[in-house]
Amino acid sequence: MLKFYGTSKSRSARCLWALEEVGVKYEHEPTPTTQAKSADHLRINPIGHVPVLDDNGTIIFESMAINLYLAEKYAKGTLWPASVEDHGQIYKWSFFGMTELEPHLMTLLMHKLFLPADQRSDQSVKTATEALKAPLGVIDAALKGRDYLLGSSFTIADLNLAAVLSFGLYIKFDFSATPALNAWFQKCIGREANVRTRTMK
Ligand SMILES: N[C@@H](CCC(=O)N[C@@H](CS)C(=O)NCC(=O)O)C(=O)O
Repeated sequence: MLKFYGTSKSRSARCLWALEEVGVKYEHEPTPTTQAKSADHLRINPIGHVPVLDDNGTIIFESMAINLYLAEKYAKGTLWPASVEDHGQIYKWSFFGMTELEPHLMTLLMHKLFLPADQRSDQSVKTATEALKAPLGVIDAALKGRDYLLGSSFTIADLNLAAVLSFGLYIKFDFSATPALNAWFQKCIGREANVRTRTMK
């Protein structure tokens, strides 16, 4: 039995999206970030974070690792294409999202939303916004003339990258300077499986 620990109000949302896309039966144990350092949770993730997946005793933490695992194990031929070359592209875009986008988007979230007003820095917002221009441009260029990152089908690469970019929704980030990215992003986040996750705990 698959058991998932996390909350849709965190990075766990990207795994809930993957679980819903895959369509496998799973049990969701809603785990808010405030419970991530509890003794029970530390037993399955010693760093004290959500999300965590327990697949019949195989425990996996790290949201991207969970999604790559779910796709390879449960969505061969759909989210997970057959060729090793395509797997390389999937790893590329997933790690690109985590390393080139997520830190800057987190800075924007912190300084526009989460930090108390007196700790917010306009300079941090400016620097992060500037730093996002190059990676967003890279994605925009890659999407020109194709429906999805790997070609004509939606794969876990699209899900992982669009899920990272979804941080931008909380701060109404304007993606209009990168139109191909913007059109693809709207298409991805509008998928039924993702929309379902929004009402989850
Ligand atoms: N790189 C990890 C980051 C996980 C993470 O930072 N989770 C946050 C919620 S988005 C958390 O559990 N925070 C609880 C805490 O720091 O106590 C991943 O992608 O899974």
